[in-house]
Amino acid sequence: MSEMPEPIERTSQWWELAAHQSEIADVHLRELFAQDPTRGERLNLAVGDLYVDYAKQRVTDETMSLLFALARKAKVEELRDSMFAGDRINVTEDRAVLHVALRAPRGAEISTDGRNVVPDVHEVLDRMANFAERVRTGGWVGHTGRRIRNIVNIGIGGSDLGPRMAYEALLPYADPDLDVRFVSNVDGNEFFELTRDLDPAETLFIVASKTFTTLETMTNARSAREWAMNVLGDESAVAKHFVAVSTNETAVAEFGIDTANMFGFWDWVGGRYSYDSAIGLSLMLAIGPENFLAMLAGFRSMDEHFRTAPLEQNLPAILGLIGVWNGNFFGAETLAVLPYSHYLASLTPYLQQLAMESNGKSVDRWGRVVGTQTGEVVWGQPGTNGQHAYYQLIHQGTKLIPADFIGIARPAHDVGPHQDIFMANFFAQPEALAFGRTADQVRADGVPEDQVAARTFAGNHPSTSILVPDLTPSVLGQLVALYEHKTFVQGAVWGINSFDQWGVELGKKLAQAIVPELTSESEPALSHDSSTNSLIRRYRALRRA
Ligand code: G6Q
Repeated sequence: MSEMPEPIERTSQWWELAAHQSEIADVHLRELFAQDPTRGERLNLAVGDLYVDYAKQRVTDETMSLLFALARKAKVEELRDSMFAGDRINVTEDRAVLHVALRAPRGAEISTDGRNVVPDVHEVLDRMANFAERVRTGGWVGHTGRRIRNIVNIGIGGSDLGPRMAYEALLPYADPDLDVRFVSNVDGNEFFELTRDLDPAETLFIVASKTFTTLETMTNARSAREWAMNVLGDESAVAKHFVAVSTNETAVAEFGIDTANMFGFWDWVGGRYSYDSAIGLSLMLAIGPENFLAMLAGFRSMDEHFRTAPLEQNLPAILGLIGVWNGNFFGAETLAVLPYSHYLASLTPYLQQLAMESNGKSVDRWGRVVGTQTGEVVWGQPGTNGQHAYYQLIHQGTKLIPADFIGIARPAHDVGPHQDIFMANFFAQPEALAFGRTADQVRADGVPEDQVAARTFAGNHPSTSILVPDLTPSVLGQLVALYEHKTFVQGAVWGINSFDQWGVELGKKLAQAIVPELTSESEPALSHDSSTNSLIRRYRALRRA
């Protein structure tokens, strides 16, 4: 591990930012725009297909240069280079962090522990492509000889959110003859509802689990096997209706899945960074190998940008640092991610895991309790629905809520006047958030004096607008890689390990211990706190009633 640095909040770079914040805390975005008529043309960056406007953030040129100095002090670039070099930067799990190798081109070299992992990546991609083609063309059939019409991905967290999000995002590219579903929760109602209208003879289950021990996934997988066998009747049918995506070959074999039908990945891929590995098999089945590879190329172009661009022109660095500015210096606790796209409905939950599992840490990489806020609470839903619900609090509430708006210029389906009405909202909301409406403007509208205060909008709410031409596989890859690397930059500034998840591991153990207390015939001796004991007793009584 690198030498222990002084905590970031004790550095002169941090204090200069704090002093600068007190100087500009009361400066309104209206003033910043008035002072510099070219602000909107200057504070943006176009990288690949992404055009990112951060002119409506409460930053000046000085803010940005102080933030870049902070990033340099935190050695963000050095950590980035260590990641790409395959160093074990996930210190608590002693692992390399190489999701960037998942999209490296054939022939590239990215090594960890002296082994070039790129050939391994492409070996799995080739097997996935071969399998996907067979299923999509009817070469792979079910136990009774019927063609596969339904794909059910069973996985949770990182083994669910990514493929689910990307499948929804790329629905216009999906084979309409394949019905792809995602079962994640261990709530049996979900399994029931998602399988009730499926025919087992035409259904393929993908059990996606890095560890192949996760209680939710294994419970769903066992129920799926029972559900399929009840109809197909023969254990040998498992081979035709179940495949696995995992790093745990032994557990896959124990479950009864032929390891010839297992698609592997590696301990250097974190769950939340894994949907471009074999975890994305359901997605590849839906959109086909070619589109999947186009998505990887999109990821790769953003990786290359992140790896090579100087901080001043580095999009993930700029967005990450703006997040630090809003969170650590303006006290914002959350980030609303607001995609103006029906197809991006699951992007925010996906990014929520990415940001919150990665950077929800309070100990730094050297084992010290952090001295400043980390993490960003990410939330939101697609526009314009949110406008008719929670945007009110962003516009006129007492909290500072920075927002990322994501808009797509060309829709997959251009239906009547919809697109321009939709996008008018995409432009109007950040504008209103930034500039608000002054009391004088409200009065000029003829609003009675006793209502002027309530109808005034303070404005000065920061936002970033991301505009892309269309939602292609490549654009999705670019967008996701942007947020992955943004998360990286923030973790690096805070000095935390963005790649472990001990909170998730804790949850996995706690539930395992309680299951027998709920299922035992005789009243168990409970040794939890008195509140948990009472709840468990009441639950047992309700179950028996
Ligand atoms: C992701 C997390 C977590 C994980 C799930 C599923 O980074 O580690 O969300 O993906 O807990 O784990 P398995 O894939 O091992 O079932």
